[in-house]
Amino acid sequence: MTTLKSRLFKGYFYLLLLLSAFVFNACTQSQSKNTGNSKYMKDHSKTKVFGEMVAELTSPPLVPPPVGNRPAMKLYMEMEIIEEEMEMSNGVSYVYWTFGGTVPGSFIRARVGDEVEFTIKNHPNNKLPHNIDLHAVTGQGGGAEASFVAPGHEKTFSFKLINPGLFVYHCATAPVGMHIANGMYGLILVEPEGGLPPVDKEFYVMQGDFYTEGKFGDPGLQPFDMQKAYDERPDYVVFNGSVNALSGENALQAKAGETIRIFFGNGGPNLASSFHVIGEIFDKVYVDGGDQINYNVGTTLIPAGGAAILEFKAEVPSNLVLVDHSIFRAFNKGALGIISVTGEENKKIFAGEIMEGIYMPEGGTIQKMPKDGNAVKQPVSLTKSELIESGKKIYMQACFACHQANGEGVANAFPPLAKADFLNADENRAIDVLLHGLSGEITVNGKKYNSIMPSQQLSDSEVAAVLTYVYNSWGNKGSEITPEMVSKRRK
Ligand code: HEC
Ligand SMILES: [Cu+2]
Repeated sequence: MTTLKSRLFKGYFYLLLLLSAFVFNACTQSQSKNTGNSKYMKDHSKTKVFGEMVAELTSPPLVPPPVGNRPAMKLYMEMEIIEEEMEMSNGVSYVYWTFGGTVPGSFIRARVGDEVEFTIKNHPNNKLPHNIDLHAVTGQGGGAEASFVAPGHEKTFSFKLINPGLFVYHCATAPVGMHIANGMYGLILVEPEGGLPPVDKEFYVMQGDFYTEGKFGDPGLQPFDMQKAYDERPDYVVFNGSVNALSGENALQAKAGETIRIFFGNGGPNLASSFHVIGEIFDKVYVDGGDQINYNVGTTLIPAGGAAILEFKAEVPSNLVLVDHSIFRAFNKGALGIISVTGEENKKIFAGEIMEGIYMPEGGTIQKMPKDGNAVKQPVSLTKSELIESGKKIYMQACFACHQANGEGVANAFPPLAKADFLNADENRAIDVLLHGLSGEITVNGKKYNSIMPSQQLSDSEVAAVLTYVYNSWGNKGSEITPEMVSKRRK
């Protein structure tokens, strides 16, 4: 038998339960409104670790496997600093300073609460001391002082990861700007408890600006230019360390229907990135790599020394074009990459006939490419090899953004010039294409293109040079085009 008193007590108890559930709910709701997810607000400074393991680090564009449901652990990791000459662009090289032999440096993936024992090794062939400042680290200099290491030495230091998120790491040895400008940056991902939600594909991409003595495309080994870096006037703005790192054979691959996550960082040293993927919309942006999620974003700003996690579903087959939408950087300084999405068309989502996801900077009619404002150069008589040499420079400034540095073009958008039957069949027609632009359907090597090439606004000798270069590259027939031939066609 229940007395009134006990019934009253029970009622009071349930009321309390209800009330507290309500208050709890309201709390978590308001928290998740402000911060995305309350689990990110936990204090992880005392999170216990269970067991230990050696962390796998990966080279870009690869990312190590997700942490999933594992508990916080003791993590051992090792990174080797290597100074080495690598390709910046076709025919252009640069001495990069790297974490792990690549720009950006190896990707580090850990879980919040992990205790990391980090060993940094400075290769004996290197010329300079280096160190590492990880933005994910709480403590003096993000580890910079503790990790300062001379060539031929190694240093070990340790830290606990108490904030989840995506963070930049970089070298912080004086002159700091120069170490970063030479490629010394990378990303460390600290996953929340339970990990990020699973996706089909994950990629690692970082932007960086480079300062060379020569201009964009000037051939040979290009030394770092301190004055240009100081003035913030980069010659190259690239993804993953070089102009061709994410295009041509290096294009990222995905299938229609896959969900894609890009861990995007900006090493700088100077420029912020207006990051955009032409032909897609970010379903989710983890703003600044933190726990605030923004939905349905076109272009997102990523500061120098900052990062963001970007997610979208590749719905239809296309060549998605990654760009810094400060657009001269994309088409004239190298900040351009491709995700090639293959698979079934979905005409409901996109029924464009030929130009899926391709940006036409000049609009829908043939327009003229502006010229430098220099006086028109007098035709000078150059030998064939001189034509080829100066033609290559013109190609790297005027053609490569569309036809690609290796002349292979971009599927469905820009026809190939390498072993191109259209080009090799008729020199006069090729001259006309450069003088007047081209639109309407053409067939190149059995594939149809129906697009627009803007008129190039080049002088006769420039047209002669660039075409001679094209005809003498990538397996083409070797014709020589003279300025006289061009001037005849112009009339
Ligand atoms: C803005 C992008 C763009 C730029 C820059 C560009 N092209 Fe093109 N080019 C195209 C497109 C698009 C077509 C195909 C036009 C069509 O479908 O009618 C084309 C076609 C051609 C063709 C004929 C087709 C073939 O594959 O043989 C030649 C030759 C050519 N371009 C050479 C050049 C050269 C040389 C330069 C640099 C001086 C250059 N293009 C710059 C976009 C571009
Ligand atoms: Cu360094």
